[in-house]
Amino acid sequence: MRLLSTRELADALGVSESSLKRWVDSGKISASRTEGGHRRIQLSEAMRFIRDTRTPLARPELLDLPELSAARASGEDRLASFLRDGNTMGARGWLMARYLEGATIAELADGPIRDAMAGLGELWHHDEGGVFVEHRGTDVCLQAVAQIRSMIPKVATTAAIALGGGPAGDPYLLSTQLAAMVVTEAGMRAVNLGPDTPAGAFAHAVAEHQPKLVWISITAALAPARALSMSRWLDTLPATTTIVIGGQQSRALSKLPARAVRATSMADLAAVVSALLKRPRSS
Ligand code: B12
Repeated sequence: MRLLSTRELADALGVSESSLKRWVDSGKISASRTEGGHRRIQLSEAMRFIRDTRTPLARPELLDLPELSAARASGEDRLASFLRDGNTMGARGWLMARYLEGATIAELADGPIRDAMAGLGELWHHDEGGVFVEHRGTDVCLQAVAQIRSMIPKVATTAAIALGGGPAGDPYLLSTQLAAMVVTEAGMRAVNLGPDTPAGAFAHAVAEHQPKLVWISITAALAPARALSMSRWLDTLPATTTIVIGGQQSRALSKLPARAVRATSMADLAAVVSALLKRPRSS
């Protein structure tokens, strides 16, 4: 991970170096010291500070984040345009800029990501050219989302586990990846089994990880036999496991344990996790 000097970060933020040193010395920014006593700041810590304090970046190029400059230079102001054009740098920079401005993962998922992907989904109705643009744009979006995932602060190794994925026959990657990021941001350790996961594989994973929360994301139309096997498996989960079901086709699971929460957004998932983490440990 890159280390920044106080001068580099001060210039990137457009503040004086003395202000920056003061922030380090007062503990607002964590830093290490070189053998010669100079303060050094990890790039991830600089990004945490920028995000928490909503400090605008005056010169992003100084932080070696070329994607931010690429998004700015393009003049585009919609994620959808970058996805449609297959512009990976632009999409990464656009999403990173919103994240650094303080948007939560749930806000990004329920807003620009969902909207931009829905726009891509309209293209295949028109011609096969639309299909290729949809496929290319999905990959661009996945890359941009993965980069944000790497920027989310790490959760303690002792934190409670949330485990989830999509059912067998469902190929959709983004929604369950975003769910994993939402639970991490809310303070749980995420185990994402990804899409197309049979109920039997979920059962093994739950036995190994003993999660406090299980999320299921369903986007594809689910064959009745597969829906039934998921419902049967959910019934076997301990009563202490919180269950959250979401996604465009979540109604395919018509039979659910009474305690399962049906959610329509990532904001709902974040709220369930927050409430769960506030509960006393014994419950
Ligand atoms: C990308 C994509 C694909 C890709 C998937 C790539 C991949 N590996 O991920 C590919 C090319 C494989 C694909 C295939 C098909 N697709 Co498609 N696809 C999409 C597209 C464009 C984006 C889906 C997506 O990732 N969205 C981004 C996520 C973040 O948004 P979201 O799904 O809305 O999720 C939000 C909420 O539902 C909620 N949520 C989701 N999961 C969870 C989980 C929890 C726990 C919680 C709390 C909340 C939650 O939060 C999210 C953020 O707000 C959609 C368009 C659309 N409107 O979504 C079509 C779409 C889903 N596909 C569609 C179709 C028709 C197909 C195909 C049948 C096309 C074909 N002729 O082959 C196949 C079927 C595949 C299958 N086996 O079922 C239709 C479905 C129509 C319908 N309802 O019947 C759509 C809606 C496109 C359209 N407008 O017609 N597709």
